[in-house]
Amino acid sequence: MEQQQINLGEGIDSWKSMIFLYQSAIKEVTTKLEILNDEFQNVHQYNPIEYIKSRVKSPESIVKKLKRNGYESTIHNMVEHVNDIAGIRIVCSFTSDIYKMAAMIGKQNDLTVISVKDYIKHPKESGYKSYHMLLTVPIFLSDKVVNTKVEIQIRTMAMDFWASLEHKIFYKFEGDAPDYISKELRECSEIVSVLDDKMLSLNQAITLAKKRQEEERRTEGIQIGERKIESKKRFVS
Ligand code: 0O2
Repeated sequence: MEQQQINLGEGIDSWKSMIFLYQSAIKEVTTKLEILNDEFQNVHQYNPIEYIKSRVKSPESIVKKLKRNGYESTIHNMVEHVNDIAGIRIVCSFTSDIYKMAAMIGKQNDLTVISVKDYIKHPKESGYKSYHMLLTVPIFLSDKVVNTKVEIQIRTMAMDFWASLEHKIFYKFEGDAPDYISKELRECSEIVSVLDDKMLSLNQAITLAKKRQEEERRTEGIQIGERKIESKKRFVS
């Protein structure tokens, strides 16, 4: 008999079952990401992912977010209105890897992409850059399948460095930092973009130089081989 497929929120009414589902969703998606990364390494001898971090949002943070958006702290509101209770952060080497990862995730049949926010092409006012995907993953329980929300943030190491420090700084000011600090943070965000662009073009230049070197070595090898055959022929005659 086919299991009933429901969305998280329908019939899940306790904190414990809700957190269990979010933890399971993180496990499912993280495994998928690790497989994609390993496959990429196998095919292209290259890892697009530097590292993956994940967390279930703390109860205080969930309640704070609900309050900020004018909602009461109920399980229903948490499930409906807090999209990043299960959060996964993928940190990539280069900006191009972010879009490769996003495309690979989008192609996974059992994941449903609900929305995408490209804060790389359209950075936030703060200077924040990252690629966000909100998706659902089916969690197979003994008596039903529950589609559970996960927010994936994909960014480069430089973007992650900026966001982590900015988060800490803003925490200290509780979101009310003096203007000159916000301005300097925006300037730092621009420096991060310049650094990412430079590292990307450097990587492209290195790949090209390596390819040329290999071609030159191959041609050299062929020429040496031909010369050896030629001198052997002369020796025999
Ligand atoms: P924390 O403490 O990191 O969990 P949504 O309901 O999803 O549409 P939301 O949550 O505002 O609305 O979505 P958005 O803009 O995609 O942001 C979600 C998360 O992105 C935030 O979660 C942060 O982790 C990160 N983020 C967004 N803007 C900034 C920023 O300006 N600076 C930094 N450092 N991070 C940012 P939380 O719950 O706000 O925070």
